[in-house]
Parts: sequence; C-alpha cells; structure tokens
Amino acid sequence: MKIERVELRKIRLPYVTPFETSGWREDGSYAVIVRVDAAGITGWGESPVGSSPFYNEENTNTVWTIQQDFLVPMLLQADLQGPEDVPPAFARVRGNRMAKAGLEFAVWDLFGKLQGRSLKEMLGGTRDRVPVGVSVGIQKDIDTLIRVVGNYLEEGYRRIKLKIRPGWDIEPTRAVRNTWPDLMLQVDANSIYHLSDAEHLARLDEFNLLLIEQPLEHDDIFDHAKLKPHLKTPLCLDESIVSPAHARWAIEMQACDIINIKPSRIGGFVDAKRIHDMAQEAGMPVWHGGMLETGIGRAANVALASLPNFSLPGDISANARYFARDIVHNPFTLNEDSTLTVPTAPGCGAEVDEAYLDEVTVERWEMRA
Ligand code: OSB
Ligand code: MG
Repeated sequence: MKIERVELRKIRLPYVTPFETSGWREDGSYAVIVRVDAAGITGWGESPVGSSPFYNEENTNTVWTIQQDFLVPMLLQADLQGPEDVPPAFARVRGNRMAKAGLEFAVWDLFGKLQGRSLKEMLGGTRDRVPVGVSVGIQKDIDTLIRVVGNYLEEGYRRIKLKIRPGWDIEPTRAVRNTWPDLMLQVDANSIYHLSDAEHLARLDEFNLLLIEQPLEHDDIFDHAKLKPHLKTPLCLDESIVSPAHARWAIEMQACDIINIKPSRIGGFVDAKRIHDMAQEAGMPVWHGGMLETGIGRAANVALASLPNFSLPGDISANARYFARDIVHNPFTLNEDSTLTVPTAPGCGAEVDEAYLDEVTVERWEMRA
C-alpha cells in the first residue's frame, strides 16, 4: 500500500500548569501532529517533541524540517505491507527519532483502521487496564509540593514521580516520603548529575524509592554502570536508551535495573516493542514513560503499555492532568484503581477533535504522492 498524502501541523496547546525539570520548563505542547491518508482512511500520529532541544537533541523545528525534507518523501515512496516496513524506509536518516516516531505512529493507526484491529491487538498487548502515576515537576517550595502531590493522590493516583535536581532532591523527597510512608514513589533527574555525585545520590536510598531515573548524562551508559553499585535504589534509564542496541548495551553492561520505554524517544513502536521483548528475555522490568503527549500520542502509549513486561506504573496520566481541553473527543479518565482503560477501537482509538485541532494549529504543511 502507498500513502497518498501526509499532513503536518505545529500546535500550541497550553498545559494546565507549566512543567519544570532539572533542565527546562515548558508551558504547553509544541508537538507536531501527523495525518496520513490512504485508501480513504486517515491515520493520526504525534511527535511529542519540546520547543527546545533540552530533553534530547530534537525540537519542534528539527522535527518539522527533517520530516518535510526527508522522512515524508521517503514514506510516500515506500510500498508498505504493514507498519513494520516504516523503520527500514527511514533507515538512512540518522537519529531524529521523534520525527520518525510521529510518522510511524500514524501508519500504525492507519493499518489498524484498515484491518479493524486495535493497536493493543497489533502490538500484542495482554491487559485491559494499565497502572499509571503522575510525574510532578519541580515546585517553588516544599509546602507547594506537598499540596500538589496531595491533590493528585486525592484524584486517585497511587504512584508519584518527583523531578529532582541539585538543591531540590533530598529534602523534597524526604518531605513526601514522611507525609506518605507507603506511597509508591520514584525520582527523575533528567541527566543533571555526574558520576562524582555517587555518594550524594546514595542519600536517596533511605526513602525506599521504586527507582531513580536517568541521574547521569543523557548519552551515557558506561558511567551509569559504574554508578549502579553505589546505589541500593534501582537505577532506571530514560534518555540513554534510544535504540534496541542501546538497550542491549545497558543490559550487558549492567548499567541499569529497569528501562523507561518511550516510543517517541526510540523512533517508534517497532523498536519500542523490540526493547520490551529484549528486556523481558533478560528478566529486566520496563515501564512506560511519557512526553506530556496530547490525546493522540497518549492513546498509542496506553496500548503499548498493555504489553506484559510493563511491570511498573506508567507516566501516562489522564488527559486532564495536562490539558484543560485536549484535541480528542475521548480523553482518558482515571479508574478507581489508578489505571487507564486500554482502547479497543481499531487503530490507536483516539477520536480526533478536528475543529479544536484546527484552532490550536499554528502552522500546516502537506505533501501528496
Ligand atoms: O524525563 O520522563 C521524563 C516529560 C517531558 C520530557 C521528559 C520527561 C517528562 C516527564 C513527564 O517526566 C511524563 C508525562 O507525564 O508525560
Ligand atoms: Mg525521564
């Protein structure tokens, strides 16, 4: 099958509250939304990229130009038997994984609708509900943090992740742990520390955390392997694992105990599933991270998170945690057991609100075969 038309949109969709990490602060989604059309069917995808290259090397504008100049022409030329044929079509383009992922997502949605199969079914998901938590950004002080975490717990979330950085690590974590001694709690440093901080990071061991995520450099695996013996807290990699090869290196080097899988960081579902399967084989748990996706990327993430080796709650909160109004008609709501229900409709299951999407679109581009 040939894709007949690809449409790209830049959007500006404000968050309900700005999100701050050790390295950046973002006030809304600057994602690129992808639409593909073939055989009278429409598939939707999302590159959930930030406005600045502060998480990985990509930003909205790099996704925009790499898709237009290279990936979309390659996609329009490819003869696709299924979504698995997309990564080989993009193979000559190095990196730029978020740009690739948005297009691959849209092709999965298209094939799902064409074949009447849900993304869960296509990927081999085994669960009807997936456990989720909330990633809580850096707050202005500890009182505010306790109030913010308390509100999420009141909404029913049972797992909390705290963003940390030097000066906002031990004490905020202690305060949350002391307030909720049994809470499932974890922290994420987004690559702000160095191997020389090993003893400092070991101070987090007393808080009985589920894991510490990506303490060291974004492109490092070697130093994480050196850090791991210093920590009792399970070590999880996010930024460093961008391909199945990286996952294999981390597993063989014993650089981590757990992997955070984000299909957008890895270039799509094909390779994300490979990492899931490889980790399962190695006896290593994975969990599903998030990039503050809109309702489109979120639906796809929930489907992937229904695979069996996703053993810890995901950073896939209900849409209302991010947006006052999302670009879909069917946002997820939190179930009473801190889960989201996996969509069963053909494709990713997101029903795109095209009128609202038009409203939040700031730039549009299309190419036909
Ligand atoms: O490091 O996991 C991260 C958001 C944007 C970029 C990187 C990260 C995050 C989050 C939020 O932690 C996860 C979510 O709720 O989508
Ligand atoms: Mg992270």
